[in-house]
Amino acid sequence: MANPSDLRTVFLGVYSVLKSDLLNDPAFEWTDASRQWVERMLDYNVPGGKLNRGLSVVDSYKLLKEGEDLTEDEVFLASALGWCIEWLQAYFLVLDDIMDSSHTRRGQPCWFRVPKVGLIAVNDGIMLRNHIPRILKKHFRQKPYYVDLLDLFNEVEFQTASGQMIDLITTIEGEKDLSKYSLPLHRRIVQYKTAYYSFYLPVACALLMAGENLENHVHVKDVLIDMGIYFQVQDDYLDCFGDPEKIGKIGTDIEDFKCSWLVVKALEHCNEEQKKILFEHYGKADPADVAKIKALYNDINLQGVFAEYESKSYNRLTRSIDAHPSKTVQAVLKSFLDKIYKRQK
Ligand code: GPP
Ligand code: MG
Ligand code: MG
Ligand code: MG
Repeated sequence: MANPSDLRTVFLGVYSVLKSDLLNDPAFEWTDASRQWVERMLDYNVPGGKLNRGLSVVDSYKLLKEGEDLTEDEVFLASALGWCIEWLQAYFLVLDDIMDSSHTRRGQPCWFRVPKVGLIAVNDGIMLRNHIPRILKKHFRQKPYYVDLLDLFNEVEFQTASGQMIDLITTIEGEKDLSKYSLPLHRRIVQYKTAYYSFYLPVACALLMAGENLENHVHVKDVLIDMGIYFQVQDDYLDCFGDPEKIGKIGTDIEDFKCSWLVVKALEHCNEEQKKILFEHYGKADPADVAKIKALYNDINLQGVFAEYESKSYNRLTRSIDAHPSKTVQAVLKSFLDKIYKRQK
């Protein structure tokens, strides 16, 4: 299992095993129609992303084992945990796309936009969420860290839902007064809605599997949360400046009145006249309004502002990683940072 494409193949093989477990879950009386629905829903929503979060559980676990060869069982279990995070992500995205009125995801229509799906997607999100404890029960019930795993997923889900809540309710305030949007407000939203599940969770899963106590890894957590914030700033940036072909989705942050990093920075950098444009055209669905906002973002060179933020973040994160006493942990964190630095998708 030396090269990464092999790892991906093995990882995808584990997806098939987990899916087949779920489609034969003895707690339900399956019919052909229900089995077909779940299979199509899973194939549409779970494996089609970059798989970064899932694969990084296996990568991190390998690094923590310091070059020891992993047994087949260990690879399977680390992959299964990785897939639990991919399931969590699928659950969040199916529902987030409804809440954000998005159109495309991973290069295809959002699940709720698929004919005959509509708001059944809400229940599909609930199904995806329920699959996680079913996978954990089947494969981890006998492990000494089983309770800690369940607790970890519960904590992180709560933090993410809370972040999503403030992402959504902040727009109510913003619509009343756009100047309320600020960097600390943005930071709070993205820390909770993205950083815990995308960055802390994969490493925490690997640490638990390696028999570690999470309370002994507070510094690792802090670095990962900081990295997750940087990652969501990139997401906000790509929402406007990314290539939809590469990111697989069409941005909606301007239309949705989101407290995006871009609008916060725009408020900081614009003059009184530009501020008027921002107040008048932000948060409107009409493409002409959106175009005015994008033109303003260009006028104040938000791309340059972002480039500076990106290199500063990279340097700060590198310094925090280098400050960690363990070379192994440094390697885990460094591999995360290298995967996302200057990402285009
Ligand atoms: C990303 O925000 C945040 C999430 C996907 C968490 C959703 C949480 C729920 C409890 C549903 P985003 O809307 O910027 O992501 P994207 O740009 O991918 O739509
Ligand atoms: Mg969204
Ligand atoms: Mg959202
Ligand atoms: Mg986004």
